[in-house]
Amino acid sequence: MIELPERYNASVLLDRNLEAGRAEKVAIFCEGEEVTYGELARRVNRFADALGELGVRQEERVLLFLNDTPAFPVAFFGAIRLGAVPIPVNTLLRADEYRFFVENSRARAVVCDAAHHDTMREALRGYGERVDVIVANGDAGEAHSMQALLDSGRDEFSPADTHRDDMAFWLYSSGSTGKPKGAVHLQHDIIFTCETYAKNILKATEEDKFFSASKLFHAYGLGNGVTFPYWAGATSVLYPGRPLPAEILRVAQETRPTLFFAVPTLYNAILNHEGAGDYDLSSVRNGVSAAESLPASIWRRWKDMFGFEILDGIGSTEMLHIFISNAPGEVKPGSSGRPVPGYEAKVLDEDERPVGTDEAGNLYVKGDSAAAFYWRSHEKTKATMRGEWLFAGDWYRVDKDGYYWYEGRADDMIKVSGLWVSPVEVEATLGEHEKVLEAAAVGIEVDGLTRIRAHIILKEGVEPSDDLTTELQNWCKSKLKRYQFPHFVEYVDELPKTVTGKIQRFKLRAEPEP
Ligand code: 3SK
Repeated sequence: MIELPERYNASVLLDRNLEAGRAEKVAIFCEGEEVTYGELARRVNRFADALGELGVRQEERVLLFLNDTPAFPVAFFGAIRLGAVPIPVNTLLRADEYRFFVENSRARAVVCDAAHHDTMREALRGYGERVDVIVANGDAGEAHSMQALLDSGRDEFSPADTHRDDMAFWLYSSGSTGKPKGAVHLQHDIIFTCETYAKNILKATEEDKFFSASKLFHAYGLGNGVTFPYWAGATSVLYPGRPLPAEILRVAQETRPTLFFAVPTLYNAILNHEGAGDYDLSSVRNGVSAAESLPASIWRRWKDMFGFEILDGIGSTEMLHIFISNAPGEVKPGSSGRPVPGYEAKVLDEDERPVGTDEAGNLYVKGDSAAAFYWRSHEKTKATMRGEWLFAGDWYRVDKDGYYWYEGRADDMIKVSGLWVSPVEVEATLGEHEKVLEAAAVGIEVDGLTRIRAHIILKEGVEPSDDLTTELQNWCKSKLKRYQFPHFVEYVDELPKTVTGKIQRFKLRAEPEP
């Protein structure tokens, strides 16, 4: 528990930098534009003021449909400063999905980029409630222009007199099935992630420069690119474009970050990008990976190519950021590391009894950044938030040194002839085969029995064949337990993934039986 005054507003994270004399320091670097801490605080105050003038009130929701530019933190902290509740959402969705967010959250205002304005117009067509639309980074048309609001607002705006346990912002968690659920985060949650993960694992200081290839609308990117750098008084590099290997390498080389954040799919894509090793990333102290477990083979190849360690960890939208992580100089490649100081974790079997060393079970986590509840999802809230503990929905084992090893999503585990098989283990083993680029394994029902089906992307130039299937099955049998091999293999060109690169095994499971 972090000591905070009872009346606390999360936007004071910015004021700390002014009090520490950093008004002239660059807080944000974005495609040639530099925004100092003084300017950022001014814009946040002006936006809070203007939002209030539009009639937005404390606890009313403000949907943020924004790319990674300075407008994002301005809208996010401006809303919080007013006591309103920002909700950043994925920028890659369809109009009907935004309509769901607007209706589900009863958003009172939306802030979107000009590039997304048409989609938002379509999302709001025929909607009967009042929603003020504010457009950033371009022509606002009939909507409010963010720039005009910033021009009209006051430089000074005291934070709303919120309680440290008031709701501050929401993040929609997309889960594997059903509609997204709004995880309701409180005013004290952000500072908790800073005082634990950013302090103890990243060892962030004002000397740091953060560069997150993962977008700010996601909990992972929000910490990496906004809250951690502002807490440390550091600089954050924002990149609004698509995180393609060539662009990410270029931005990293040009801006010289000290900390770099990405997901395993991107680390892998960069390693496979021609000429990647020619880029100079020598400014980076550590890379960070989350969202999916980082295979040891990628960790090693990265270290060989770029010379720095990637710190793999596990976090969640519900816990706001990473709660189990490898630490600098203490990495076990392929593991998620150990609980971040400030968090507790445990692994229990299905009867909720502790499991032994190296035995897999359900992961539970405890820490003060946990979301208070899911909006309008009481049953899901009860199933996930269990007193002080949160049921993570992940299957883990803990080794003798206290390192956590990911075995898969709890609902992705496969029981073959009464024995549990981790899809992650099968996938990692297939991934080590010289002909395999990527693999995903799922359990399917065939004649009433559970069987393992692997979906495999082959390396360029390798042709699928029955002989290859037998070769891959034997490869798994020789490396894993005899029953841990794919009974069926499908060769595919791509795998369904979430925006952060998590394999959507539920989609693969839904494919027809062989
Ligand atoms: O998916 C993750 O591992 C994650 C990590 C940090 C913050 C948020 C999330 C969902």
